[in-house]
Amino acid sequence: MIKEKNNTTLTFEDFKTEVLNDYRIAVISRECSLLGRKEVLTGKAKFGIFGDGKEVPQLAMAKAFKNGDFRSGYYRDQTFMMAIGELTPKQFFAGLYGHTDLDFDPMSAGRQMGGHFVTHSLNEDGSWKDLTKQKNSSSDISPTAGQMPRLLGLAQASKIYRNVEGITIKDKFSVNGNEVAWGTIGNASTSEGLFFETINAAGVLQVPMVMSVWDDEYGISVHAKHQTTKENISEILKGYQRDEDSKGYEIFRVKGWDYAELVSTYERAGAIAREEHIPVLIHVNELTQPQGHSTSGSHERYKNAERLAWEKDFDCIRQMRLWMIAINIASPEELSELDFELKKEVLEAKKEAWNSFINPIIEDQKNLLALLEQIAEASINHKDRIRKYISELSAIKAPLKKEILVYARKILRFIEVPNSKVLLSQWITNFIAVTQPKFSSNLHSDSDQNVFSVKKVLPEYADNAKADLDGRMILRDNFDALFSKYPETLIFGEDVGNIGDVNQGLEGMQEKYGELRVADVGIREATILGQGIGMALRGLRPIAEIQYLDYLLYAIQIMSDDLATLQYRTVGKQKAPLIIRTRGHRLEGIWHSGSPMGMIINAIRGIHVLVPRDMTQAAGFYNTLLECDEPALVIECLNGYRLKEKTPLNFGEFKTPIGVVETLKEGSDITLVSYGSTLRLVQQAAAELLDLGIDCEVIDIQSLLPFDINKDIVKSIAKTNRLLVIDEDVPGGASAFILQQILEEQDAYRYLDSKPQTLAAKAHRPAYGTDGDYFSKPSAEDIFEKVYSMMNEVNPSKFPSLY
Ligand SMILES: Cc1ncc(C[n+]2csc(CCOP(=O)(O)OP(=O)(O)O)c2C)c(N)n1
Ligand SMILES: [Mg+2]
Repeated sequence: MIKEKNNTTLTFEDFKTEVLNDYRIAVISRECSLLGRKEVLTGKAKFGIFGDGKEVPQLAMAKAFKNGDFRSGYYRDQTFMMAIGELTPKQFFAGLYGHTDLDFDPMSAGRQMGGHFVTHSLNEDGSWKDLTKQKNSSSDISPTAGQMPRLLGLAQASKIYRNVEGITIKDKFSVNGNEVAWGTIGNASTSEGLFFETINAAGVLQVPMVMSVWDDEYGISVHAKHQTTKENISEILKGYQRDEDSKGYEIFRVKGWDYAELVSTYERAGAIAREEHIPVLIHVNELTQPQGHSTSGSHERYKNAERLAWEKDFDCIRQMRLWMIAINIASPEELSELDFELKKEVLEAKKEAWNSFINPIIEDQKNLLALLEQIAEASINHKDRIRKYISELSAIKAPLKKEILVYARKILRFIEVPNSKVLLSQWITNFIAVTQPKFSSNLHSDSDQNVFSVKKVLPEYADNAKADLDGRMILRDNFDALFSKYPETLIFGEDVGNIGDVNQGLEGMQEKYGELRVADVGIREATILGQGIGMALRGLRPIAEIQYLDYLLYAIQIMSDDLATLQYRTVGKQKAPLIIRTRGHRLEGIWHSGSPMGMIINAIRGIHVLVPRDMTQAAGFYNTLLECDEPALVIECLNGYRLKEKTPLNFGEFKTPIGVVETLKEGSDITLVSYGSTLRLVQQAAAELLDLGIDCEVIDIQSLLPFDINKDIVKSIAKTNRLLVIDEDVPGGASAFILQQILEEQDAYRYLDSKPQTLAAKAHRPAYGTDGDYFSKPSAEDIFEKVYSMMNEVNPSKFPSLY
């Protein structure tokens, strides 16, 4: 057989070599799955989810996948990762065992269960590698369809790089926008809203995305008849097919066991997406799952005999083998011999991976046992108990780090000899110091571009500057400065483009910077977020706008599962410095006044959360963030756009530091801590309290995450000895976090003469209108009276009770 490729003629020998090489990868991958399951069932690994049954289409996808391209997929894709040269069998097993060293498990150093793949985008120092010179995979997450939103952004980045002039950082990320983003998803997971939201958005945006659906008719035990209308995803998506009159998708349907057809389909799909920037859907059906969903169950429980028999027959590797024999690529004997060799190879890799994983732990076990022997010998009253523990620990043939540490910590309690105590406590401390970072490092960027690297720059004002400019104009003029300073910056959201956002903070920006950089998008918060993640993963500096804080809930899942965990789950090997812009706090009613800050800060550790009190502070945060390599959420005050502020002279340059509080009023009687819109009421109450002789110190937190890194609040409490936290979240929401930080992290309890208190909103959502706000959230009178009652307790004769 002769095949045309890159205008060169492929001889039958070349073709044969290529097919045989693919077959090798498929068999190796299958063998990894089979052995992997055994490793779990015999207890050497905790959990396994494998790519068996999905091998052949992944070979085809890998062939069409070029340098610079990105994958955003799910746990079945081990064969693809092997085929692009980014996963070896040894690394596969290292991941299965949970090896906590990136050199062995480059996917996550044991942080993620196996089957969650990644390539490294960053150098040791956190700087970007040249992504155009390597094949890239964004880091997988487990929530089904969670890979979809970011896929949209990965694809859109190519469109931006191709069509926006003057992006100076482009070289490391794109060659004329020729890169394709390849998505994979299971058939059942297409039932998720995120799938449909992404499919629609990619059709609207016309981005180079090739979406593969691996269809094995099941989602764990649930059959397609419960998942998909007509049990057929490409059938129901037919309306997306492009035609002469309208743009849309190119849609292919292909059998998952038909190697030749798969290869040609993927080649065509790749070319359409790459050259024309048209999204493509490939529905790969007739796939199987020979070992069932995962190591947690067996598929004989839910597949009938007929289905099981069909799955045996139509196993994609079996069919590929039959085809190879039929067209004389190899004889059955040759292939059996090859199979035998490959099985040995995988077995060998598995052994090596196991030894590399277990030997260092056994070494730790030995060292501890030697020390414990010494301790038992010296013990006066607990020799027997310690010896019993020693014999239990030494009986563990394949110890976990946990098991070793548990014994050490238990024995420490029974040591009477001081020298022994020092030795063992030192051993424990050292062991934890070395081990804990393996599980807890890299929640944030460690690079020299992290948020702590940026120095504060104050806004500069003319001598006679008055507060006479609307807050929204401060933002607008600052965004203008930023867009011209950083050509890789872009902003998108609902009503962001044409009208310049609902509060005109971007007035005129689309006209000036074009529809790609200042863009209106559909009402689809989760994929707005994903668009931002994907583009940030490819070096751009997106600002994703969520119109109101209340609607952040639609996006918070993807923020929490994907963006917030990105640095952590890749051990610092990928970053997405996305800025999320939104507006919130008290204004107009149940879904336009939300401030669910407790929920937000608890859901997105890994993303900074900034709560500026006015638009100058907000602009300063944007200026800071664009110098950093970390993601952050900025919440502007909804009721602040028409308030007047002074006009800074240095737009785009002044920087609000992150993690630093600001004292707005000094005082001696009590420290009032708050943030955002509520601060204005706190300041009003503080002025009224001063009239009655109560001198409050008012502190603006500004940045909830990170929180008061200089521990300035406790310095204030050391002076005032009293604390009230005022917050418009529900009781026990963000105020509980703030109190925990101040009392526990800053040890403020030592200075308190009164009970530390919080004043929060009512437990329900805020009611409509001015009265709804007054009776739902802390008012200036509430704040006044709360402070007053605390002072009444201190000095009832000076501050007689009001009620
Ligand atoms: C949001 C979410 N819900 C449920 C699960 C549990 N879960 C994991 S895989 C899976 C089935 C997925 O089936 P399918 O998409 O067809 O992929 P397949 O495993 O068949 O390749 C389910 C329900 C999950 N990981 N995430
Ligand atoms: Mg399935």
